[in-house]
Amino acid sequence: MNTWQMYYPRRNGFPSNTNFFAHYLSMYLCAMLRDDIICALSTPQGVGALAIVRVSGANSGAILPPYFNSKRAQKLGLESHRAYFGDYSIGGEHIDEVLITFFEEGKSFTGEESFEISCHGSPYIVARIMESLLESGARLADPGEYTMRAFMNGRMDLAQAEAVADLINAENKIMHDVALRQLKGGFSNEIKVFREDLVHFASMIELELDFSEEDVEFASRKDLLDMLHSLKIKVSALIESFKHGNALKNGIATAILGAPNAGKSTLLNTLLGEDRAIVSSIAGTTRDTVEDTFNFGGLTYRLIDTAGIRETEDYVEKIGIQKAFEQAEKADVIFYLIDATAPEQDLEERIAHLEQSAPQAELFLCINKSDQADTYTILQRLEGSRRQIFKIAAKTKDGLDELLAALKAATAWTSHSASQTIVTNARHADALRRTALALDKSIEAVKLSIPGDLLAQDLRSALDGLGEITGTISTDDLLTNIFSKFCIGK
Ligand SMILES: Nc1nc2c(ncn2[C@@H]2O[C@H](COP(=O)(O)OP(=O)(O)OP(=O)(O)O)[C@@H](O)[C@H]2O)c(=O)[nH]1
Ligand SMILES: [Mg+2]
Repeated sequence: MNTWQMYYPRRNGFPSNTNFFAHYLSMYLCAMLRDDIICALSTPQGVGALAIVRVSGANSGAILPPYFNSKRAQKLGLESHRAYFGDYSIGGEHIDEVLITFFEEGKSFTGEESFEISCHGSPYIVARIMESLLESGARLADPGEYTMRAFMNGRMDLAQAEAVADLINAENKIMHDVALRQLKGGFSNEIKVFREDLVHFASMIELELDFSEEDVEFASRKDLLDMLHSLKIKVSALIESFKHGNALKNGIATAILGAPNAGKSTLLNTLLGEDRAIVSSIAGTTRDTVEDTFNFGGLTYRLIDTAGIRETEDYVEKIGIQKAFEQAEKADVIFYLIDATAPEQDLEERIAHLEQSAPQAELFLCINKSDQADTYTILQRLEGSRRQIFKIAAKTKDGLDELLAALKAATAWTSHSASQTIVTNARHADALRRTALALDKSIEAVKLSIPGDLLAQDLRSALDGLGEITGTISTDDLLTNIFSKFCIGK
């Protein structure tokens, strides 16, 4: 009996209205066990050339026979990793010509029996197909439920599952590379190796506790200390990489600052290639920060236009200026624009102040409107500065290629990121920080020859921190929190 034939009789037993309650109860229990059948549209809503509806769950293929008419499937049954072309009809009404790709249990993304229906991308067709699936006992998948099932069924660990969302959301090459590496298990393997070292020593220490009366030492304290030190260095490097990882994920924060009328909004608009911010010759035009992403050289930058900095009694403008300073303090890069036609009297003090309040940022001094005024005197005034100076004209695009080349060079660290592990996830960074703390405590405990039971506790905390990353240790709340951020259908 082939798969198709096997399913057919089972379909006849699907619930009628009379046993609806029993069916509902069983669906609820199945949901609790996470092995009921789920379905969702995995492509964007709306009109498109094609749409893909995904179905997963034990015996999910049993749903198909009444709707899907494919000669090959009927003759040979459904085989894993094969696509079947045929008609999709509901109660005799022809809905569409579709292609169904079938995956058997253990060989699919979720690990469960599943199939994908590729139909024409008409909202009506999709709605009818979804309706038929729901009527057959499937339920609408929760956000991220396919990936959650893949995790639950051991198809991937938690860090890999999170990489699926990162891969979908990657807006540039580097984020794509980092997510793909994480999805393929690169990061998880690194964490696994860390854990293996720790597990070895932790179990030796626990064993010593069993023989506490005999005063034996199974774990050499010197080797343990060496391992803890080397692990701490590796964990710290990963924590450090999060600084870059965060910038990669959310865009490299690039703030445009300067006096009113310097041409900040013009620069923003020119770089974005659209009229994003209001430009006018009236000083104080921009009041609030204006932000947009800008992709350049395979990276994403968050360009932030700010209110011009000046002494003012205007209440709203003051708030805007305060916000400009706040952006500077958080920025990775600052373009400080100087109006070549009207440089500020206290330019040097302003730059010094900025350097002090935003020491983390790469500061570029940009003399704007160089098409309209001579820049010689300003260049002389800035002679002593350690900063890179650019002569630009935001309006005519003069000098912008040089500015962008310098921006790329200043963020050169990103080019190494693809080949080394970089933490891009705040949850991972947090777990690593806790691991580092536990490692410090363990190092301290070994140095002070603190009793084995306390040392074992610190080692266990370090193990827990690492285990949370890959999901060896997880709670329902944590999983719900992670997967609820996914889109439906993934
Ligand atoms: N000639 C010339 N004019 C420019 C250039 N950049 C900006 N301007 C003009 O300078 C004026 C002010 O430009 P904005 O971009 O609004 O200046 P801003 O720094 O955003 O000003 P605030 O929002 O008031 O702080 C506008 O009239 C622009 O057209 C440039 O490179 N060359
Ligand atoms: Mg402006």
